[in-house]
Amino acid sequence: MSALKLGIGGPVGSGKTALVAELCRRMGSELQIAVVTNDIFTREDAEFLIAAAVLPDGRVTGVETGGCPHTAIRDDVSMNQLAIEALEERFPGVELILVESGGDNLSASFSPDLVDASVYVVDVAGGDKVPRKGGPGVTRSELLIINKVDLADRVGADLSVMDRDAAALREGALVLFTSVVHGDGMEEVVAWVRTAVRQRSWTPTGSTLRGDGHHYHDHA
Ligand SMILES: Nc1nc2c(ncn2[C@@H]2O[C@H](COP(=O)(O)OP(=O)(O)OP(=O)(O)O)[C@@H](O)[C@H]2O)c(=O)[nH]1
Ligand SMILES: [Mg+2]
Repeated sequence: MSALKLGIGGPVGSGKTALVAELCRRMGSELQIAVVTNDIFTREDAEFLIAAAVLPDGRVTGVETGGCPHTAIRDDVSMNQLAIEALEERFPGVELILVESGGDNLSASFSPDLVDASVYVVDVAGGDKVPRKGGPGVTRSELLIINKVDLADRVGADLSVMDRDAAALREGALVLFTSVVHGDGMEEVVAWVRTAVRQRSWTPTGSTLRGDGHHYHDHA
């Protein structure tokens, strides 16, 4: 069976690479994981993950997209597809391939030709208005993660507002609150990814992965 391709999207600096690293650390012993990162002008994220040694050698590939990061995950996904194929060829048992997009401005989304499901990561530092601004990542991703809850008080972000706005836009699909660097909420994310890998087949709209409207509040 081919690997589950899981897109990780979201604005610049929201914590996508931190999330990828943490998923590799927490799930690397139970699952065979590989990673493709997209950067606009560098391979910085791939280099960070390789330096952090979150996965065995060779399992992290950096794609340098140039120009517009949306194109490489939505319109012309060939660079990413080649990177994925190379990983699958090299590691035939791979079960999960995480594809991190370049940071965007809420308007990017993954092509269904590239990934089986997507996680969209926003953070509280931009204020509690962010989920309300919508965009395809916020509304249509299988999982929305609201990260950096440890900073909420400092920036005056009201998490209940973010939860309510996200729930309204997502028609009840799953939203998880995390502080990736401190570990809060990560167990729920890991459980969700585990389910996704097990299920392996769903349609984005009828997906049980989008949740049943139940919300988690593990940021206490
Ligand atoms: N306080 C806090 N900082 C975090 C958290 N998660 C990530 N960060 C920090 O936020 C910064 C950006 O995190 P990255 O993981 O590089 O963000 P990214 O979304 O991959 O960024 P780009 O790939 O450049 O778009 C880093 O300095 C992280 O350590 C969190 O939960 N809380
Ligand atoms: Mg990154």
